[in-house]
Amino acid sequence: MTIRNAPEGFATRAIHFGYDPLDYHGALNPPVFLTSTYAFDRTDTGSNRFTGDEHGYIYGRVGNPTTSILETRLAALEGGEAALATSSGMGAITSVIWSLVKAGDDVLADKTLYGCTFSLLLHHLARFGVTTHFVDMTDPANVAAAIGPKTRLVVTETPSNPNMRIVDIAAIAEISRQHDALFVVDNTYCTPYLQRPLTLGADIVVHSATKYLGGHGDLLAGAVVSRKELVDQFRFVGIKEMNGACISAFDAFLILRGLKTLTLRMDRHCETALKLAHDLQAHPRVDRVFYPGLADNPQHELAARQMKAFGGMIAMELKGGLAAGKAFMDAASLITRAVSLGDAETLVQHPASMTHATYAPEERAAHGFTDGLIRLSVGLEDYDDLRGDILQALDRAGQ
Ligand code: 3LM
Repeated sequence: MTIRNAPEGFATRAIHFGYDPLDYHGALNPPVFLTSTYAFDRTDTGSNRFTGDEHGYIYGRVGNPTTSILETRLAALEGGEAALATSSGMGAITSVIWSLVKAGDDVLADKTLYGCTFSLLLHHLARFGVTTHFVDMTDPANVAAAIGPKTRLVVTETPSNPNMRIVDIAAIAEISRQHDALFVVDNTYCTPYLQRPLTLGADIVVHSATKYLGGHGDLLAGAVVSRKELVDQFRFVGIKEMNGACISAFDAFLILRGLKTLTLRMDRHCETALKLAHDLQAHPRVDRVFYPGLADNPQHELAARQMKAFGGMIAMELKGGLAAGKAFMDAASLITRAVSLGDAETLVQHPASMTHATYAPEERAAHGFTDGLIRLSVGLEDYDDLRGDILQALDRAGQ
């Protein structure tokens, strides 16, 4: 495979990196290799590939040529040495965590995380003797105070799902490094176009590629980007021997297709979300808007420092709390009631009863989000149409 090495711009890399049509009969788009296994020319070739003495594909669970193109491209976009594509974001997260922790280790995590990541860390890892401590990472001093000799991993999302808290990646990377802990950042909300945690000192980036990377709500996938030595562990231990969460070649192809428009889509998501966040903030029925692009957001400056723009996700609380929030969601007409994010369609959901139902009610309060919080994934529709739907739904929610 020809790898372009020129220091090309982000959009150029998102369209071209790691694929040369002339290597594949001139086909503009990469072929989808629908195969579960690979023929060896001789017995020794197979044996040598299993020991790692020879390069080459062995079996679909550990590699596929279409998937390799995607992995090469994702590594280039995140500024990492290597990448692993997985069957879902949770597949990416478990590949990383299960490959790295053992009984007796501690994990240090931010206090708000996507619901299933939270549950994995709090409940399920505990069954295997791994303890997770949750701290408010918006203040790096909390990380410095809680990190210790048993801390193997430090885990965060920024902005956090669902309440848009921002964590200082460079500061926490430095603290993690001083304590020999590996720092994992879930970059799903940003994509590498808006934020590149590895260049800020993080060790491992994980993604739900189901979201903006795919971008069209038609697949489930995930990705991990890190140093080659670690990615090899995630592939040959995590995926191969622990969770089997390999991506299908067809989904890898769809993500490569989605990546071609990533910059255009993200620019539009960010532009519309910023305008809507201002509209919502000015509306008398809205109590609070959580969006780091708002100038009065307490973390606006930090967000501006580590993100190119502020993303397409907005959270809000309405006056009248949960009842008003539900009425708003029921009144939405153009906006679709659905979990997930990063699609062309604007989606609205209720974290406490949906994506974050894995938190007990008292945990939701302790971890910083209310039952009244509503989350919007701002899509690619015309701004005026979205604004119109939001205004009519807010009117009806107030009746
Ligand atoms: C959601 N989130 O609506 P998959 N990391 C982050 C995520 O937001 C998610 C994952 C990992 C949502 C999915 S909830 C039932 C629907 C920051 C997923 C996990 O395994 O690809 O879904 O990614 O917030």
